[in-house]
Amino acid sequence: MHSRSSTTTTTPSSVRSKVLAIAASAALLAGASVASSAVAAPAPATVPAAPVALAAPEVPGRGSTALNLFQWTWSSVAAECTSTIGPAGFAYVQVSPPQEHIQGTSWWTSYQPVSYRLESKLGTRAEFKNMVDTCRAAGVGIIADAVINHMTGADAGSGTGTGGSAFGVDYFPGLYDGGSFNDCRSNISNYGDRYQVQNCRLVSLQDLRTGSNAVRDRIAGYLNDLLSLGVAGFRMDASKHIPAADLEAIKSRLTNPNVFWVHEVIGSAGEPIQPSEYLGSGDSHEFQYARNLKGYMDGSIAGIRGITNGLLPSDRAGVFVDNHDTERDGHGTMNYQWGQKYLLGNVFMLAYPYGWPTVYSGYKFTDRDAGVPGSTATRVPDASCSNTAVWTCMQRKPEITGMVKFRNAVTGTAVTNWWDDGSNHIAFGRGAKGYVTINNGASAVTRTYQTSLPAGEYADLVSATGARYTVDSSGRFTATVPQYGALALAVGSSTPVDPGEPGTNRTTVFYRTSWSTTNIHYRVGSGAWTAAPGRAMTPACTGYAKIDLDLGSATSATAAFNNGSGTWDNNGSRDYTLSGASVIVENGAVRAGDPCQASATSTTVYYPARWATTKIHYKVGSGSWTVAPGVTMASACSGWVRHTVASGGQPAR
Ligand SMILES: [Ca+2]
Repeated sequence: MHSRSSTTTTTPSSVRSKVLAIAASAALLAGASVASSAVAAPAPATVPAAPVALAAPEVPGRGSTALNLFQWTWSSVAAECTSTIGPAGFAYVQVSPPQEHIQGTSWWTSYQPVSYRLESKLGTRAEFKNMVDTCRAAGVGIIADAVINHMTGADAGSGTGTGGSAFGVDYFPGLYDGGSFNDCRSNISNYGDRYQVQNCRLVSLQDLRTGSNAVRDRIAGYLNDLLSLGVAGFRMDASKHIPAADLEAIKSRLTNPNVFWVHEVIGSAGEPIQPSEYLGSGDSHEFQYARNLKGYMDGSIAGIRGITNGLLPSDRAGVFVDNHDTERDGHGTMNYQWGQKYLLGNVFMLAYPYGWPTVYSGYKFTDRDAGVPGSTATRVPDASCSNTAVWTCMQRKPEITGMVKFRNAVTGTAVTNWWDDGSNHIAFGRGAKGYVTINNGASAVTRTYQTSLPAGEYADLVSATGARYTVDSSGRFTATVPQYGALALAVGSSTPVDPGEPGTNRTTVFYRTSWSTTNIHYRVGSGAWTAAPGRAMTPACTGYAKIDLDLGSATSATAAFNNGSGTWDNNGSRDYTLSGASVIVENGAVRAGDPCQASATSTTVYYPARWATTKIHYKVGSGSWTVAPGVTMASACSGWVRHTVASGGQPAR
């Protein structure tokens, strides 16, 4: 939805467009007044019995974190899924409303539906379908923003939508007529009046009669069309303005009545309609979380564990630092203009086990009504993360990609090892899987942290440098956290995957070994060597250990190998030079390849049974010979013996 600016009492002409745009000012303004206290306690949520399946499903290996790409065209989203969003580990992308809407350059035209044809300023039906398919191939589900409370603003009169459809007051040919709208034709003026909020016009927007079966069928038809294209879920716009029972009736008409919904219910203390009412048909966004978060970040974060006091249950709450409404109207939340504090707010949201987090990414603005620069009445230009004057591209910030990776790595763990300095520096673990420290103060801090992490070397997921820290056998590590900075370590993770930015070269190293422990001692480019004996490699297929090295902007690493007990292979003091996506170090030589990828490849050898026992003595590729006299061959058909050699895709002899 869309919140009215507090400046809408100026000139009538500007009021009209702003007022048309947007809604729910009372709720947001009320929220703003509580934000400064940080731990406002709204009425306790009462949770109706609801199918658990309504919560956002976790996608294996990538958790459930979502990215909201506001006013990104379908083509831009598709490209970003492939290049960045999928590799970064996001599970979902929430896109702007896809239905036909009124023409105009402002962003809020997206929220004034003209028809349910998928022809909008952000793209065509074919482009939408291509986006869904492309993102799904990258492991990312699309969440569509469903605007079903209303159609166009009555004070917009009549006109033609972005797909060419005619519209007017009580006039949507082939879709809705006067009987499709609620009887109240005045604007909502009192948010304390449930009837008004749900049946009257939200800043002039024609309010659909969602209590009628005919309207419910039309809306369900639209959502079913999106489901047929492969949409993974819906953000339900303006749910507070629709009775919860109507939404449940609409959802029961869907081809998948358990599809994920998250409701926009701008909860505000003292109002009759609260987010908890809507949990029968989906999760709900928890606006108070964003307000509380701002309160802490703006003051002291030492007590930020209280951020969830009085809020929705964790498994039913959608959380965000800001969204397209709150970033504009400043009603108690931060936005991108907060710089490092904004990023730290995102770091906390992604690190802390509460709710279903959505990272927000839109465009920069000074005029709250302004659409994407360069927009026409019927088209928005494609987004580009190389155009940083326009797009915030939060999904490419190391703090974001690193913490999405962190959240996916620590799934299922609770908060452990909490520490704070009583002011603006906190640190906590996620069981034995992760640890994060957040310094919301104006000075760098050096200290030793107590974690529950296994001993080992970890890459900081937050910094773009991929700095490494060693956790000792007591779970401690020492680090300097910059002012307004953070640091996050997680088991099984190295530096953030950030394929959208140049300069992140990686190489996977396979080393032929018979040692029980294999370490790689190396340096990247002309950088510093690891501390001997280096990093432990992990067992790969039989006879090989492997490790994934982050080369940053360098193209090669120099390395030697050892068993951790003083036995070294440094290639006769020449060391090994490693470059390329995947290399094999074997018998004093380096070559490109992955010896494990083709390990299923095998060759079966048949030999005449001349002797009582037949043995085969062989080696695979440039590997070692079997121990003489070799391996006993098995009986095959009469007069023959056989042996199957796992060749790893290489010739055997
Ligand atoms: Ca309504």
